[in-house]
Amino acid sequence: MFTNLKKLPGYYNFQQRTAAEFFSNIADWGVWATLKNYLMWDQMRMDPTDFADVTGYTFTYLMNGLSPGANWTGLFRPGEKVRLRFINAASMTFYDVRIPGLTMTVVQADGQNIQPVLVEELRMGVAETYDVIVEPTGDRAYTIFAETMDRSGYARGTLAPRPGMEGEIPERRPRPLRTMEDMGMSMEGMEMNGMDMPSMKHSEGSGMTMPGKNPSSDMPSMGHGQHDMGMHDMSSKAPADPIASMIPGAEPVKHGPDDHGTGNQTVAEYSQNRFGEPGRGLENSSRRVLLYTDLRSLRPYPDQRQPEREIELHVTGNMADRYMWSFNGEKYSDAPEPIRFRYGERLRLTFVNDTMMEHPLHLHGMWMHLENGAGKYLPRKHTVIVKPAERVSVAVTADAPGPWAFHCHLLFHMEAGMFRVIEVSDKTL
Ligand SMILES: [Cu+2]
Repeated sequence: MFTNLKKLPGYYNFQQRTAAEFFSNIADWGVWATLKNYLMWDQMRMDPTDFADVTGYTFTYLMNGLSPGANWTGLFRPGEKVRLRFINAASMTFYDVRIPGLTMTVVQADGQNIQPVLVEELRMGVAETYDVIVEPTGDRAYTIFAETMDRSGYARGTLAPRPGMEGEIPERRPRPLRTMEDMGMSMEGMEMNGMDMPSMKHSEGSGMTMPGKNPSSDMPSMGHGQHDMGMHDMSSKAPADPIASMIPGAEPVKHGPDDHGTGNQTVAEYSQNRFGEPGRGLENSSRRVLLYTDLRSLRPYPDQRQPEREIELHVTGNMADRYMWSFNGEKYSDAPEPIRFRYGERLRLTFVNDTMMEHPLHLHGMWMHLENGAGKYLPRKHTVIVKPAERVSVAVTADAPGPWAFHCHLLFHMEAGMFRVIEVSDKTL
């Protein structure tokens, strides 16, 4: 009977933002624009601080079972090469991993060899795995720092020549905030008023389409060079080498008329591929962050066929009023039909993220070859992060007959219904 007090208009977002963020926003934008921005998020019943369902307030983050204080330590001889396998075995947490003072050479993604990439930081969704090689030197300790994506905590370990040493623990960075880009809003639709912040298109709406409301139907698609809110210039994604291939969804794609029903809160009016972006909270990093466009298989995989057909799956949910997660607006307990693959076929799975959170989508039984522009060197993974408002395509060779699980690897999302069976058989589709 009583509604959650924190959701009353004008109150909710002030609660969710810290005083420091509030005053920093006023300094940057001015009082009026700040209030307008907060009110806009509020009217949408959305929260720009939604980065994790469960935070460091509840969790203690562990490395090999040890808390940051207990400090898991790996020993090295100065000058030797050390291979580290990072496995995100958390139930609900994305991590940004780095080792201050060391460059990491990434050599495997999800246990699969890739052409080496030198980075200083990498983001890991739940279930993702990266193998890196580092070369620690000197009589000093290095901190392995795995900061949570929402910046509410961290897991920590140490590389050291002797037990009992520890390196400096970096400051945690400010928590990131969602933007209009995460909603898949058209940049065209925003009134800028000379302000360097998103604002509402009409008094009633956000440009993001809400089920039951009319989508603004006449939005032109985004062109190049007309965005100034941290969006990447798409021309920088243009293939630079001969074996590069097109990335499906490199240009924004308008959402269709289906709003995925009552189990879905929002749709991304425009979705597009974001493999070339490091992800929210890392976009302004001075460090070299691993991108999905960096991943190229060490050798070409045997099946180089172009996909014969495409299956589009929308990642859906309702975060504001109910904790619902689903594909195409249908949770698994509603018993949707299995997704059918024909045995032996090569097909494209396209994921469209209509929610404002990142989801690590995980396929059992078969590999997902990221269509990331790497030509015949498409890397293969078992888990793929799909960013808010992102459109991701993977090529799959249906070489494993039988029923297979496909789900978001965030435990509560999977439990709530973001889960499907994929059935591979000779059955006519
Ligand atoms: Cu999820």
